[in-house]
Amino acid sequence: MSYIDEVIEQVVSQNPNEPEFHQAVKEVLESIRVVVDQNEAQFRRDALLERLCNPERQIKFRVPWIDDKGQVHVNTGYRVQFNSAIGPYKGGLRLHPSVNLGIIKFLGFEQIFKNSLTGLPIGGGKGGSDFDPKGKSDREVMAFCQSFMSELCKYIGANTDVPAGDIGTGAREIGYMYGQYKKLRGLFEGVLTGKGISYGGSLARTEATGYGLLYLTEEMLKCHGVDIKGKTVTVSGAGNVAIYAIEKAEQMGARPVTCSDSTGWVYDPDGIDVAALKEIKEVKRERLTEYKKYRPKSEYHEGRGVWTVKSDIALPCATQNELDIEDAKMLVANGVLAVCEGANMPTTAEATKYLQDNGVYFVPGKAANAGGVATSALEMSQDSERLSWTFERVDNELKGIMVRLYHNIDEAAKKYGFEGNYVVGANIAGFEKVVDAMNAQGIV
Ligand code: NDP
Ligand code: 2IT
Repeated sequence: MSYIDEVIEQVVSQNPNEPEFHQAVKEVLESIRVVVDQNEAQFRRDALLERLCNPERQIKFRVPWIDDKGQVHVNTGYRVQFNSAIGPYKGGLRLHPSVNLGIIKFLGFEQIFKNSLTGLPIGGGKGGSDFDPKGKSDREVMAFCQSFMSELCKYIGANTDVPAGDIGTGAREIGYMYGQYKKLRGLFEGVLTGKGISYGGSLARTEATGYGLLYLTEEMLKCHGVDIKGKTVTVSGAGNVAIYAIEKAEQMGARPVTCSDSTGWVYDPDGIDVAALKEIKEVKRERLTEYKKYRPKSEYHEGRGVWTVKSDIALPCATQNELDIEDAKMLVANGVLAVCEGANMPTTAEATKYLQDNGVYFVPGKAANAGGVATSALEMSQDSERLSWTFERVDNELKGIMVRLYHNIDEAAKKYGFEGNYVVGANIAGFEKVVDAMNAQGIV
């Protein structure tokens, strides 16, 4: 059996009941097969892939907190410090009831290659909890965040591990966590990113993932002779990534016509009203059912359905495995040109293959959504030098990073004979830098 197949078998048997982690590992290992085959004896001797697929450290802890009625709740907290070969662990904290160790491991594993692709010195990690911030009062969210950080603070630091936002963790949660870290450790340092501008955050970090997604998409389409201007865009999600993807798409002259949350989705044929979306989601923390009050001509539908809408570009920006084979068939039947992932692994393996086989330009999340973590690394730089860059400076750096990233994955795919396969390109380009660093540092 080939080394890759052996390791895939091992990962599946040693990490039972973690289907998302298996999915992420299989995708990466399958796409680096051509590189591994060339170095099989050495990689096998060095157990390189076993080291790559086993987190350096995983931390699991109890998070007790008290609700507004005096009831105590106990959630589970996680931090998986996956790989520090190229820099301090870096990656978000997800707060969602679906969180378990397998989800955090899949996200941490993806983060290794994504962070490598940014070209910046950041290793891979991820964390979070099965706590659901939805429907909780600010005080309850604060109680949870303080309890969560009381334990997490023992394992993180500006030069060790720097968490940030992800699903359910936005500016409010980062603020409460930062306050607790500072109180317990006595350090005002860049230990978290996505901080408020008044206490060490970076301008443009809020916008960065969505904007970066559009910078990369625009560059890719341009290289295929397609102008993004005038194109119809379908977007899923209505959170941080989706909102700023929609905003930048509009600024580029495209027409984003959908968004969604976990209860339903909106179709606004004239283009999504971003100001209304921000007010509903960022200010009032309401459901998308409210959107119709701002835009009477729009449609609201319960359940899933964004991918049934005809579009040129599809941007899944909600969560993992939200775009399946049926969705992919519908997108292709409707003539979609490109699918670029704003979320982490939103497209199932089967759907990805179907899109690629049908000539759709497909860019995986670890490349397409890397603008968020890249800008987090720029926030770390600003914190270290105790300076704040202008919005324009950060935004320009972000744009440069995304354009370079696209050409890097495009060239890696071409170099190994997989022209246009950005999954292979991203995984190989991300892997090569990490492996180089791991080899240089010996067996540690
Ligand atoms: P938010 O919490 O801001 O928004 C998430 C959105 O997706 C919400 O509209 C939410 O709906 C919807 N959603 C989440 N989980 C589910 C689910 N299980 N089923 C259906 N809908 C769901 O998160 P972000 O926008 O930050 O993150 C979105 C995706 O992008 C995630 O995959 C994340 O890992 C990825 N990402 C985020 C980055 C960042 O900088 N924030 C960077 C790179 C990737 P509802 O509110 O109803 O739950
Ligand atoms: O998935 C991701 O890249 C993020 N949630 C952002 C991580 C970060 O450290 O900014």
